[in-house]
Amino acid sequence: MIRLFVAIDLPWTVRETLVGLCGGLTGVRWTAPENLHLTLRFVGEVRGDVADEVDCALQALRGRRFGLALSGAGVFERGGHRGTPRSANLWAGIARDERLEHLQAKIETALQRAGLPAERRRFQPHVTLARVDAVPPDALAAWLKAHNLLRTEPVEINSFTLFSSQHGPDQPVYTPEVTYELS
Ligand code: 2AM
Repeated sequence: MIRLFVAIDLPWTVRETLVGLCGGLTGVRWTAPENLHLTLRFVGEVRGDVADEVDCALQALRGRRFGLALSGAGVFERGGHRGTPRSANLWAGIARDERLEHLQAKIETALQRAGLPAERRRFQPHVTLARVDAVPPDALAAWLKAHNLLRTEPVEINSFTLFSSQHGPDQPVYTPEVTYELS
Protein backbone atom coordinates (compact mmCIF):
# COMPACT_ATOMS: atom_id res chain seq x y z
CA MET A 1 0.00 0.00 0.00
CA ILE A 2 1.09 3.53 -0.70
CA ARG A 3 -0.30 6.80 0.66
CA LEU A 4 -0.70 9.38 -2.12
CA PHE A 5 -1.86 12.91 -2.71
CA VAL A 6 -1.82 15.27 -5.69
CA ALA A 7 -0.36 18.71 -5.02
CA ILE A 8 1.47 21.73 -6.30
CA ASP A 9 5.14 21.57 -5.37
CA LEU A 10 5.54 25.24 -4.47
CA PRO A 11 8.25 27.36 -6.10
CA TRP A 12 10.95 28.53 -3.67
CA THR A 13 9.85 32.19 -3.90
CA VAL A 14 6.44 31.18 -2.54
CA ARG A 15 8.01 28.94 0.09
CA GLU A 16 10.23 31.77 1.29
CA THR A 17 7.21 33.97 1.87
CA LEU A 18 5.46 31.13 3.69
CA VAL A 19 8.50 30.33 5.83
CA GLY A 20 8.44 34.00 6.87
CA LEU A 21 4.96 33.41 8.32
CA CYS A 22 6.06 30.34 10.27
CA GLY A 23 6.95 31.84 13.61
CA GLY A 24 5.72 33.99 16.43
CA LEU A 25 3.59 31.36 18.15
CA THR A 26 4.41 28.67 20.65
CA GLY A 27 2.27 25.56 21.07
CA VAL A 28 2.14 24.83 17.33
CA ARG A 29 4.12 22.47 15.10
CA TRP A 30 5.27 24.40 12.06
CA THR A 31 5.42 22.59 8.71
CA ALA A 32 9.02 21.99 7.58
CA PRO A 33 9.86 24.28 4.59
CA GLU A 34 10.37 21.30 2.25
CA ASN A 35 6.91 19.97 3.17
CA LEU A 36 4.94 23.12 2.28
CA HIS A 37 2.54 22.32 -0.59
CA LEU A 38 -0.90 23.06 -2.01
CA THR A 39 -3.00 19.88 -2.02
CA LEU A 40 -5.26 19.48 -5.06
CA ARG A 41 -6.60 16.02 -4.18
CA PHE A 42 -5.94 13.71 -1.25
CA VAL A 43 -5.88 10.08 -2.47
CA GLY A 44 -5.02 8.15 0.71
CA GLU A 45 -3.70 4.58 1.03
CA VAL A 46 -4.02 2.60 -2.20
CA ARG A 47 -2.65 -0.65 -3.64
CA GLY A 48 0.13 -0.51 -6.23
CA ASP A 49 -2.24 -1.31 -9.12
CA VAL A 50 -4.57 1.53 -8.07
CA ALA A 51 -1.56 3.88 -7.86
CA ASP A 52 -0.76 2.91 -11.47
CA GLU A 53 -4.36 3.72 -12.49
CA VAL A 54 -4.10 7.08 -10.74
CA ASP A 55 -0.87 7.83 -12.59
CA CYS A 56 -2.41 6.84 -15.98
CA ALA A 57 -5.42 9.05 -15.33
CA LEU A 58 -3.22 12.02 -14.43
CA GLN A 59 -0.95 11.45 -17.46
CA ALA A 60 -3.99 11.67 -19.74
CA LEU A 61 -5.17 14.94 -18.23
CA ARG A 62 -4.56 18.18 -20.15
CA GLY A 63 -4.22 21.03 -17.68
CA ARG A 64 -3.47 24.71 -18.16
CA ARG A 65 -0.81 26.75 -16.38
CA PHE A 66 -2.07 29.20 -13.82
CA GLY A 67 -0.87 32.02 -11.59
CA LEU A 68 -0.62 31.20 -7.90
CA ALA A 69 -0.86 34.08 -5.44
CA LEU A 70 -1.07 33.88 -1.67
CA SER A 71 -4.06 35.54 -0.07
CA GLY A 72 -4.76 35.74 3.63
CA ALA A 73 -4.36 33.28 6.46
CA GLY A 74 -6.77 31.39 8.64
CA VAL A 75 -7.40 28.48 10.91
CA PHE A 76 -9.38 25.29 10.32
CA GLU A 77 -10.75 23.64 13.40
CA ARG A 78 -11.74 20.01 13.19
CA GLY A 79 -13.79 17.64 15.26
CA GLY A 80 -14.10 18.12 18.99
CA HIS A 81 -17.22 18.63 21.03
CA ARG A 82 -18.59 21.30 23.36
CA GLY A 83 -16.74 23.98 21.44
CA THR A 84 -13.29 22.46 22.03
CA PRO A 85 -11.59 21.68 18.70
CA ARG A 86 -9.98 18.27 18.44
CA SER A 87 -7.32 19.64 16.12
CA ALA A 88 -6.66 22.84 14.25
CA ASN A 89 -4.46 23.84 11.33
CA LEU A 90 -3.08 27.26 10.53
CA TRP A 91 -3.03 27.94 6.82
CA ALA A 92 -2.16 30.49 4.16
CA GLY A 93 -4.88 31.01 1.56
CA ILE A 94 -4.57 30.97 -2.23
CA ALA A 95 -6.15 33.72 -4.33
CA ARG A 96 -9.14 32.54 -6.36
CA ASP A 97 -8.15 31.53 -9.86
CA GLU A 98 -10.44 29.88 -12.42
CA ARG A 99 -7.66 27.87 -14.00
CA LEU A 100 -6.66 26.42 -10.63
CA GLU A 101 -10.29 25.46 -9.94
CA HIS A 102 -10.57 23.98 -13.40
CA LEU A 103 -7.40 21.94 -12.91
CA GLN A 104 -8.62 20.67 -9.56
CA ALA A 105 -11.98 19.69 -11.08
CA LYS A 106 -10.24 17.83 -13.94
CA ILE A 107 -8.09 15.93 -11.44
CA GLU A 108 -11.19 15.01 -9.43
CA THR A 109 -12.94 13.72 -12.55
CA ALA A 110 -9.85 11.80 -13.70
CA LEU A 111 -9.43 10.11 -10.33
CA GLN A 112 -13.09 9.13 -10.11
CA ARG A 113 -12.76 7.58 -13.57
CA ALA A 114 -9.74 5.69 -12.23
CA GLY A 115 -12.08 4.20 -9.61
CA LEU A 116 -11.57 6.40 -6.55
CA PRO A 117 -14.59 7.48 -4.51
CA ALA A 118 -15.62 11.13 -4.93
CA GLU A 119 -14.07 13.69 -2.59
CA ARG A 120 -16.87 15.06 -0.45
CA ARG A 121 -15.06 18.06 0.96
CA ARG A 122 -15.27 21.32 -0.93
CA PHE A 123 -11.94 22.40 -2.43
CA GLN A 124 -10.53 25.15 -0.22
CA PRO A 125 -7.08 25.85 -1.64
CA HIS A 126 -4.63 26.41 1.21
CA VAL A 127 -1.13 25.64 2.40
CA THR A 128 -0.99 24.20 5.91
CA LEU A 129 1.58 26.15 7.90
CA ALA A 130 1.18 24.51 11.30
CA ARG A 131 -0.75 22.05 13.39
CA VAL A 132 -2.04 23.76 16.48
CA ASP A 133 -1.57 21.92 19.77
CA ALA A 134 -2.25 24.37 22.58
CA VAL A 135 -2.14 28.06 21.78
CA PRO A 136 -3.79 30.73 23.94
CA PRO A 137 -6.72 32.05 21.85
CA ASP A 138 -5.45 35.65 22.17
CA ALA A 139 -2.07 34.74 20.71
CA LEU A 140 -3.74 32.91 17.84
CA ALA A 141 -6.06 35.83 17.12
CA ALA A 142 -3.09 38.23 17.10
CA TRP A 143 -1.17 35.99 14.70
CA LEU A 144 -4.17 35.79 12.35
CA LYS A 145 -4.70 39.53 12.48
CA ALA A 146 -1.06 40.10 11.62
CA HIS A 147 -1.17 37.77 8.61
CA ASN A 148 -4.62 37.83 7.11
CA LEU A 149 -3.79 40.80 4.91
CA LEU A 150 -1.11 38.73 3.18
CA ARG A 151 -1.21 39.20 -0.62
CA THR A 152 1.50 38.26 -3.12
CA GLU A 153 1.94 38.67 -6.87
CA PRO A 154 1.01 35.57 -8.87
CA VAL A 155 3.78 33.11 -9.76
CA GLU A 156 3.27 30.90 -12.82
CA ILE A 157 2.74 27.22 -12.02
CA ASN A 158 3.64 24.89 -14.88
CA SER A 159 3.26 21.45 -13.32
CA PHE A 160 1.57 19.41 -10.63
CA THR A 161 2.86 16.40 -8.75
CA LEU A 162 1.77 13.05 -7.38
CA PHE A 163 3.39 12.70 -3.95
CA SER A 164 3.72 9.73 -1.66
CA SER A 165 3.70 10.28 2.07
CA GLN A 166 5.44 8.26 4.75
CA HIS A 167 5.74 8.68 8.48
CA GLY A 168 8.91 10.42 9.54
CA PRO A 169 10.42 10.76 13.03
CA ASP A 170 9.14 14.31 13.41
CA GLN A 171 7.30 15.36 10.23
CA PRO A 172 5.89 13.23 7.40
CA VAL A 173 8.25 12.59 4.50
CA TYR A 174 6.72 13.61 1.14
CA THR A 175 8.31 12.17 -1.99
CA PRO A 176 7.48 13.50 -5.47
CA GLU A 177 6.64 10.34 -7.46
CA VAL A 178 5.52 11.79 -10.83
CA THR A 179 5.40 15.35 -12.16
CA TYR A 180 2.80 16.30 -14.83
CA GLU A 181 3.39 19.29 -17.06
CA LEU A 182 0.73 21.93 -17.65
CA SER A 183 0.54 23.63 -21.02
P1 2AM B 1 -4.10 19.53 5.22
O1 2AM B 1 -2.81 20.20 4.88
O2 2AM B 1 -5.27 20.44 5.13
O3 2AM B 1 -4.04 18.75 6.50
C1 2AM B 1 -0.93 15.39 2.73
O4 2AM B 1 -1.25 14.77 3.91
C2 2AM B 1 -1.98 16.39 2.34
O5 2AM B 1 -3.24 15.74 2.21
C3 2AM B 1 -2.17 17.51 3.33
O6 2AM B 1 -2.12 18.74 2.64
C4 2AM B 1 -3.51 17.30 3.96
O7 2AM B 1 -4.30 18.44 4.07
C5 2AM B 1 -4.21 16.38 2.99
N1 2AM B 1 -4.97 15.37 3.72
C6 2AM B 1 -4.49 14.55 4.67
N2 2AM B 1 -5.47 13.72 5.10
C7 2AM B 1 -6.58 14.05 4.41
C8 2AM B 1 -7.92 13.55 4.39
N3 2AM B 1 -8.32 12.54 5.16
N4 2AM B 1 -8.79 14.15 3.55
C9 2AM B 1 -8.42 15.18 2.76
N5 2AM B 1 -7.17 15.69 2.73
C10 2AM B 1 -6.27 15.12 3.55
